[in-house]
Amino acid sequence: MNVMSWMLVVIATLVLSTAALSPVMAADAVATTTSAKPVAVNIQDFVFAPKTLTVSTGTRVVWTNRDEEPHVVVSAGNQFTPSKALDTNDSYAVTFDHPGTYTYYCAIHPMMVGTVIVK
Ligand SMILES: [Cu+2]
Repeated sequence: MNVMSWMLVVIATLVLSTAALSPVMAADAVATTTSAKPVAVNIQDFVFAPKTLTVSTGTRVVWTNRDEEPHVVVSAGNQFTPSKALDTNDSYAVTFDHPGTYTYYCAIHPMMVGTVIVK
């Protein structure tokens, strides 16, 4: 084995053992890949879109008002804290930690309804 080959073996061994001995880095990588991404609901033209949304438990749902009119996200069964009045491009987020069906409406325009189904 010449010197160059020997050096490559040493470097490769160091790289491999460093990776194997880094449980913190490994845990970070797992957390990043398994953490649920927020799911968006747009409020546009006086409609929640999508009107019915199905997510897995623990998902964060983010409503964003794309209208020029204010809207308020209110749980029909008082299952989560209502938003404040959302102006244009304001957002409101709720993390759904329990399975169930969450119906909500706009307090200013009660005909605007939506549902989040958490499985
Ligand atoms: Cu509204």
